[in-house]
Amino acid sequence: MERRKIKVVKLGGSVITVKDAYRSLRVDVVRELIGELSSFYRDYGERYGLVVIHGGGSFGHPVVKECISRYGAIYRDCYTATADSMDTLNYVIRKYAVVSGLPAVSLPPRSFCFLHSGRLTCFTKTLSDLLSKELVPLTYGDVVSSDRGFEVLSGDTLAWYIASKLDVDEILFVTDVDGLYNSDPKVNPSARKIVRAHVDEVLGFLSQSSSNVDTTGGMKRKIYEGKALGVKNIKVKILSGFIKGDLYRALTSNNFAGSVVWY
Ligand code: ATP
Ligand code: IP8
Repeated sequence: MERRKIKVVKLGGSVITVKDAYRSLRVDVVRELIGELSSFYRDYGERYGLVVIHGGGSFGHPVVKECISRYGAIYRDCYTATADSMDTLNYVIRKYAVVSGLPAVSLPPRSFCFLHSGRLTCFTKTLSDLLSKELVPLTYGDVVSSDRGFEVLSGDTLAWYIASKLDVDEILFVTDVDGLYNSDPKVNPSARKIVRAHVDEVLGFLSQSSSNVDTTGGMKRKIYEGKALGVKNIKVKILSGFIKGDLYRALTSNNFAGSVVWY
């Protein structure tokens, strides 16, 4: 049994890759973020378990988009191509993690999760077992089997699923924006940052917020899914992966440049 509270960190595809340049990794950003995770685990690993999830960015979304526009669904060849692309991204991230001393172990969701009528089921015993052995599960947005064939599972959905099943106290969404705003700051330059709020206070303006060009839903989903699952007593932190040291600060305090949303 895992005795520690768990922190789930989702490294967004928008920050670890250049989203509009096919399969381009931001190597310096990845190295910095993994370094901060590794420092956190060295300093606080006795008190907290850590699950790291990464998004698809320009390794996942363009492959899925191409499949959908060509065939209208994810067929077997698309499934293989997307899985291969995500495994390539995961391989690189894992290498940086292991080299920096983070005891990361890859868990492809397609090997422990299944979707049925849009409802997710994952065999979380694998995760909790690794956590109890003080390892750091490293998982990601992926393509998974479903009753309809194959479907995309967002890393955001997986983060919330894990939060609904294990003893998670915080989810940290690391993205290319420095917090949650009252509208998309990339579209509206006068958008206002929400520094601290309860989820119920932000749902109204988020319904008008853009869900981005991705195949999996953008900022809206990050906030809504926890509410839809009825997850309580959890803090969500939204922060930029481009501000040096902010991931470490957010993991260890509330004193960082992003937003905190309570559930
Ligand atoms: P991926 O899904 O590839 O892992 P990600 O998790 O890094 O990506 P997105 O899902 O693209 O990030 O969500 C971040 C984006 O959400 C930002 O780039 C921003 O433009 C957009 N966005 C939309 N509405 C808002 C909002 N109200 N506040 C902040 N960002 C918002
Ligand atoms: O970037 C999507 O995961 P996300 C994964 O976390 C694929 O939404 C395969 C596009």
